[in-house]
Amino acid sequence: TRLDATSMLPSLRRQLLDRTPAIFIDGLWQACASGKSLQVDNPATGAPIAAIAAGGEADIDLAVAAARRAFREGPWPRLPAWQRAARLHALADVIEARSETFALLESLDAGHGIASVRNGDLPLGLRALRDSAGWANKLTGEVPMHPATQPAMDYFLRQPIGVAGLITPWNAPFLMVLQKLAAALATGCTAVLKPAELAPLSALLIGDLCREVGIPDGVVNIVTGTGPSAGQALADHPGVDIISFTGSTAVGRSIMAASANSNLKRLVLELGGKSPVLVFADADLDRAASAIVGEIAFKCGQYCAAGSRVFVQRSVYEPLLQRMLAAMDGLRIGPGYEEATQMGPMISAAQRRRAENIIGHSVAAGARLLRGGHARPGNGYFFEPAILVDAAADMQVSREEIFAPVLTVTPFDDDASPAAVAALANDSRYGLSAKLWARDIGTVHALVGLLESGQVIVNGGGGGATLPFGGVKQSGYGRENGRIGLEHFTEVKAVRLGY
Ligand code: TXE
Repeated sequence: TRLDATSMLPSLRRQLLDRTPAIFIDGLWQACASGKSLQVDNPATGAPIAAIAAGGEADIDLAVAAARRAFREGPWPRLPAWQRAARLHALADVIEARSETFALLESLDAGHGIASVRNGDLPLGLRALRDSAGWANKLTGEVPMHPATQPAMDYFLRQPIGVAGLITPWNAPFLMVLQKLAAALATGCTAVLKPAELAPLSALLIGDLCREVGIPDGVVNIVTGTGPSAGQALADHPGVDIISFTGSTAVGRSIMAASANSNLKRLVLELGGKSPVLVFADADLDRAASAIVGEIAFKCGQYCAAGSRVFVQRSVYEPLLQRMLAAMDGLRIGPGYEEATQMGPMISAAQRRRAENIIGHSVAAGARLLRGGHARPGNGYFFEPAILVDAAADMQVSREEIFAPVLTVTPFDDDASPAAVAALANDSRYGLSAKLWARDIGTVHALVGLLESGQVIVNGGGGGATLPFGGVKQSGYGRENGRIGLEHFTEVKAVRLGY
């Protein structure tokens, strides 16, 4: 039976406000070096809900030292893989037992509709933990088939890479934290997590639970703080072997520079997107329209894989547009923690202002705004979802990742070749997740080959927790999820065993 979110809300709010700001080092919650704290807001009201420790360089030093000790001296990397897997399954179980608390927490902290967290982030996060646990004892090295020419045996093995720095964003905080922790821990790495300062609360509760299920001290360390202070210190740190980062392309670039200028730490970068949606005349227009609008409403458009540039075959342009407008008009917008909410607020006033500015520039340059595109009056960071047409390919609204519920819709000629349609889609510095709506198998097959994208979704649905996720071009590199995702956290060691 599900607990009722409304009845849990007051006690959760009290618990959050009562929580002393602290960082988690070597199994203990402790004050950060500066003694300062940062305020965390409820994006639906703008009111403070909690305070977190403002960690910085000194705290990152402590955390990295604890993680290094746990890696060098502790049991974690040396445990049989099935035993690490057992802890990850146990972590999934205790998180699942608190599903409703996490759903409510995420909707309070990040603003998302509680139903979408319950049906999306929660099962995906649990799946990431359980899938990674499943992979833990299946990662292998190789023995080449052909014997060495000398009296020797050649093989390579995989070893955990060491200390992993995990820097996570505010748009899917619970899922991102679990996905990255799962991969690091399953392979036997130890971790320093720097959660997003705008939505850090689920990470703190996950820290509590790591302890509860017996993940050894020092294996998971959590330092809250801002990006330029705690995040940058982690990226610069010579004692960190890999950073797995999800966030903006600009910060991804600075993390890459930090790696280059420190110890060449390995990087997995999951950066922005400006994903194309291609709709052909033979597509199911009702499903396509509701999926396109539903997806841009998901997390209020603050979702890296969201399809935001819609290209439609001209003969179905009007019917699709009308269906999209109707779907947008029917969206229920409200605080995330209200059951009926389909779209919550944006994360902050600054992100909302940025979206308004980009739309303003593009309208001044000739784009037409058919719906929304401005702040909703009143408390909180609510935003009226927008559809623009006549947006040229060089306008900001067509080029920038807006990270808000903003769609552009553009027709393409009925007789355009697959290559011409792919060229429209590929006209972006990003390449994260292309969406394709078509029934003709030849069209689908041709475009899957031509699209410059880490992922192609044909006829709807998310990418799932088992498919590798990540981008090409400036959407980053490396993949998360599954075997490929875990292998990033390992190093290959080649061995020639002479005799
Ligand atoms: O992200 P940042 P912001 C995009 C999206 C959004 C824009 C800005 O377009 O509008 O980024 O969002 C940490 N060294 N995405 O500014 O800054 C930061 O503390 C190390 C796409 O909030 O990238 C947080 O934990 N770390 C995206 C994390 O980086 C630093 C998700 C992400 O914040 C740092 C979020 C630094 N110098 C935003 N500066 C996606 N790919 O899904 C910041 N951080």
